[in-house]
Parts: sequence; structure tokens; C-alpha cells
Amino acid sequence: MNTAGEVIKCKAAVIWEPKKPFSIVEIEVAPPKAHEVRIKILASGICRSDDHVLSGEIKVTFPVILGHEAVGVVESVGEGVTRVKPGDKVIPLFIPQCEECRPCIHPRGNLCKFNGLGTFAGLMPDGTSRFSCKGELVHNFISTSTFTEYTVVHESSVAKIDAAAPPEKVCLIGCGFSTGYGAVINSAKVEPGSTCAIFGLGGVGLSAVMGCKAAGASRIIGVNRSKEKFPKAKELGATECVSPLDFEKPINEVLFDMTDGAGVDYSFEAIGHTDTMAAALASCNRNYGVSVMVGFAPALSEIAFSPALLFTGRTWKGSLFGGWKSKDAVPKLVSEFMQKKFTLDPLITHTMPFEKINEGFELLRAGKSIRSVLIF
Ligand code: COD
Ligand code: ZN
Repeated sequence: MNTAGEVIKCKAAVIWEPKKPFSIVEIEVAPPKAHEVRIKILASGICRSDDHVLSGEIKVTFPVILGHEAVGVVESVGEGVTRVKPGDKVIPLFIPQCEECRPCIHPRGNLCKFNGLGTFAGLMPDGTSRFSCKGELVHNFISTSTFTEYTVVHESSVAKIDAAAPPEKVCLIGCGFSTGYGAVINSAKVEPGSTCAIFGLGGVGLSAVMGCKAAGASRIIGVNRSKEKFPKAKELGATECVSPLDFEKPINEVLFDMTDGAGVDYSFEAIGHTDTMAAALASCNRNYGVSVMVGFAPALSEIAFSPALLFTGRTWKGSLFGGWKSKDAVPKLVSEFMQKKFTLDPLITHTMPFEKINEGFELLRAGKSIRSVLIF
């Protein structure tokens, strides 16, 4: 059935207020306007950042449709869209790439000025929404909104991918995998033979472990409070794993002991706590060490640290979506997956029908899943 130009009625998981479960309701999805793309979602991963909205750590306007790690098929396009056409398999991009703003033009930039991460306004670039429920406006989430059968995104927020790619796997390239893997390959540019420490062995940290292995690091030390994730980290390339709970001294001192007083060459923080961010910085070599902040700390949090930590030469930097320019990198990462340059299977612990979204979030909160993927 050709639905182009029509309002589509479909199911979506809507959050009406923080700290409440998702309710699956019927919504109306308006046709795409000029330079917009309407997508039928096939699979969507559950990411910790979605849960940060539910917990109130990320403040958005309600009601809202969350989800930002997905694969879908283009249903129809608005006027002027040239890069994708109906039937194309695509990944929505939570950081757009307009290709015209300063970060898009800068060779090292990836935070397109049209990103929705600062304001979380939840509206299309023209200030309106394509979602409504019983006449009430429903907001989108960081240019994507994928916990719905249909979504509408701006053409700068979508990348066409290989038609043969399995949606229930490559959806992770839309967020978690690319964030951790890119922090290593792109933001830190880890060299062969390096010693690396990864703080936090969730989906993002494990993807960083894979990045370290792909970069040829000779020591990859996983740091995680619970030991449950150690076997998986080792399967993916960690050479050693430590829990801060096993030591009386701070974990940065433990890492110095493990490296004969040198500290690691590179450290990555994939937890999102200010104390582990500071510990990751202090763990790397005091002269040439590089520490990359991948986790998102709660709004308004601050870190106090001794300037001496940086004065001696360390570099402290952040990495968002692995530093990738989204539209350019996502199709390439999907191709690399299809060429078996990396695997995503170990990160996907659960798949379930979209209707079981609340169970997927319970697994995440209980620490029982790495990634749950919802199938539509
Ligand atoms: N010391 C050691 N390990 C710890 C500690 C601690 N103090 N506290 C928690 N941990 C471990 C947990 O046991 C868990 O294994 C791991 O740290 C964290 O894993 P998850 O599964 O909670 O989280 P991930 O891997 O899905 O994501 C973590 C991020 C911090 C990267 C994520 O929450 C985040 O902040 N993302 C924002 C960054 C970003 O790019 N956002 C844009 C869209 S997502
Ligand atoms: Zn995410």
C-alpha cells in the first residue's frame, strides 16, 4: 500500500512524564516536509542515554518518543531529498551532518550545529513536530525517535546503508558500537603496541575494547566494578580485567603498579561518573598519556582536579559518537561489519518484540543486558 503523502497511524512507545514506563499507543505520523524523510523502523537498540531521560538526568520536553539506535527503510521522502529514496535501508543519525556548518567542514569536527543535544527541544528544524497523539503534540528525541513504527527525520540525520545488512545487528552502529570503537580509533588514534585502560565494560566500553584490539594495542586493561563482564571483555580482546572493589588503594595507583610506574598510554571512561573520569585521567602516563571521556555525566556536575595532572603533559579530551562525521562514517562502518572486520554479536544479549520495551529497560537497569534490540 502506498502511504506517501498520507498521515500514517501506527504504534509508538510514548513517555508522558519522567520516571514512568513506556505506554504503547497509537500515534499519527505526518508526511515528511521538504528535506525530510519518513522511515519505517525495523529494529532499535536500547541505549543507556534513553534511560537517562527516564531517570531525569537528561531533561527533555514531554510527551516524547525516545530511541536513537536503529535501522529502518525509507517509506517516503519530502521535496528536495536527493540522497535517499523509498525502499532504501537507512540508519537515523542522532548527530546530523549538514555538511555546511563549521564542525561539518572542519576535518576534525563532528558536532553539526543542527544537533539536538544541547537543547533537547524535540522538534524538527522548522520548529514543529511530525508526531501527535489524539491531537496532542508529541516531541522527538535527538533528531531520531526510533521507538515507533514510523518516524520522520531531516535528511541531514539519515545515512543509507548496505541493503543486505541485518537490521537487528547493525542498529548498534547508530550509537553504542560507534561511540566506543570510534573513541579509540578516531578520537584517541591508539597506535599498535599501546597500553590502554577502559573504565566501564558496558556496551560502549566493550566496543572500546574492540577498538583497542583492532588498533593493535598490546595491553588492554578492563576496569569494571562487577566482575560479570570480565569474560566477555576478555573474549573481545581485554588482556587483563580489574575491579576497583578488590583494592584498598585508588584504581589509578593500581594501574600505575600494573604498568611499572608508567601509567597507561590511553585511558577511556565509559561509565559517566565524575570520579571515574578523574581516575581515568590520573591513570594515564603523566607526560604523554591521553584520556578520553566517553561517558555523559549528570547535568550540572563538576570535577575538581589538580592542575598538575595536566601540567606535566597529559591530554584530556571528550568524544561524542566516537568523533565520527555521522553520515560519512555510518555506511562505511556497516560495510566493515559486512566484511567481518568486527563483530556485533557479543554485544547483543537480548532481542525482543517492540511491545516488550519495558522489559528491555528493566534488563538494562538490572545490569543483566549489554544491548537489547527491539524488533518491529
Ligand atoms: N567503577 C567501575 N565500573 C563501574 C563503576 C565504577 N565506579 N560504576 C559503574 N561501573 C560499570 C558498570 O558495572 C557497567 O558495567 C559499566 O560501568 C557501564 O555500563 P552501562 O551498560 O551502564 O553503560 P553503556 O556502556 O551502555 O554506556 C555508558 C555511557 C557512559 C557511555 C553512556 O551511558 C553515556 O553516558 N553515553 C553518553 C555519551 C554519548 O555519546 N551519548 C550520546 C547518545 S548515547
Ligand atoms: Zn545512545
